[in-house]
Formats: sequence, C-alpha cells, structure tokens
Amino acid sequence: MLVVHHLKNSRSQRILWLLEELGLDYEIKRYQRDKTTSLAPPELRAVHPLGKSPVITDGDVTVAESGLIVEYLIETYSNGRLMPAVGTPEHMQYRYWIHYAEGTFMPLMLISLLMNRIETAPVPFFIKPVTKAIAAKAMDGYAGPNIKLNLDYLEATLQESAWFCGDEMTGADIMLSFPIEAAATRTSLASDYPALMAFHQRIRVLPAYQRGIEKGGPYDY
Ligand SMILES: N[C@@H](CCC(=O)N[C@@H](CS)C(=O)NCC(=O)O)C(=O)O
Repeated sequence: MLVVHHLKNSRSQRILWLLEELGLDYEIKRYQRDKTTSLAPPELRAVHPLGKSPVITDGDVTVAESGLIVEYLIETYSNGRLMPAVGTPEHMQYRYWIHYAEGTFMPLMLISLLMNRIETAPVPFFIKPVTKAIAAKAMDGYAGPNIKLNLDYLEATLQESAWFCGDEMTGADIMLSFPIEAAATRTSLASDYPALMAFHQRIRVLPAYQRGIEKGGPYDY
C-alpha cells in the first residue's frame, strides 16, 4: 500500500491532489506541526533522515522531495497522463517547471514568510526598528524584486496557455500550485496577475483537488 506521510498545511497537500487525479488507493499517515515552531515532529525522521513532508513509501521504495514524488507517481502509475510525451519540447518544459517550483520560486516564498515573521515577532519596542530594518532590507533588496520578476514570468507563461505545459494539465501545474497559492496570500493576484488568478481559481474547483483537501484536512497558509 502506498503511504503518504502528510504534514498538516504543507507541500504534501499537492501529493494528495495528484493521488486523487491518478485514482490510486493510498493511506495517509498524519503528522502535526509543533504549535510554537511550526516544525514537523521528530517521528518523521524515522521515515526519512531530514524529517520533512512530503515523503511517500510505496512497498520498499521511499521517495522524498515533492518534485521527485510527482515524477515517480506519474511515471509509475499514470499511463501517460499528466505528463507530455518523453522526447518532446513540452516534456522538457514539464521537467523544467517541476525543478523550478522548488528550486527557484519556493525559496523566495520562504524568505518572504520568514521576513514577515521577523517583522511581526513580539520583541521589546526598542529592538523593533532593528528587526523591521532587517526584514525590509531582505525584502526590498532581494526577495521583493525577485518575487515580482517570477510572478511576471509565470503570468506571461499563462497568458499563452491555460496550463504551464500547454493545453493540458500536467504534474508541473500540481507542483506550481503550492508556491502560487502561497503567493496569493501575499500579493493581490486579481489586480496584477489575472492569468495566475484564473489558474488559482481553476485548480481549486477541480474534483480531485477538492477530494485531496477533504482527505488532507483543513488547509491554511
Ligand atoms: N523541497 C522539499 C521541501 C520539504 C519541506 O520543507 N517541507 C515542509 C512542509 S511544507 C516541512 O516539512 N516543514 C517542517 C519542518 O521543516 O520541520 C519538498 O519539496 O519536498
């Protein structure tokens, strides 16, 4: 039996969506974040040394890293669905976006989240200007302009086609859903990024996406 090691409110939500798209039977092993630190519990390290989520086990095989999990599940179980044919330019695009989602876009979202935490941390009033200045420097000097650059790039891509690799949804869209959902909580997609907003709305009403949410439990950033 395929097992998803699922941390609440995390990247593993998109793996549940993919499993629902594929119509596979699977079991969810649930883990809760620490209430103070938001970190995963130590039990996850018994599954993979880094103790991050998602991780899946499929018989004797353990797969970590969302991008690899998406590739593994699609290559093993999709019968050619959710992936452009190997050897085509679209297949290279598909692999590009899978790497891009975690390698380029997600780190920017993480910097933005951490800077927001630093800025809003409960510190003595005389320290506040220092924490605010550190957060502002990181955001204005690096993360902010890069987030804009990437959102402009994603918007331009979706102005050309409904999905990231053309007219059909693929695993790349599932990978990109998480950082786009994260961006939607920090940026007004509706005013500046209409194609990204349409993507965001389109995925959330898909039956498999909704079944994934039902199985994963309430999902909140
Ligand atoms: N690049 C990894 C990132 C995994 C990761 O950091 N997952 C987060 C959940 S969104 C996590 O486990 N956080 C809890 C922690 O760091 O303890 C992937 O895509 O799977």
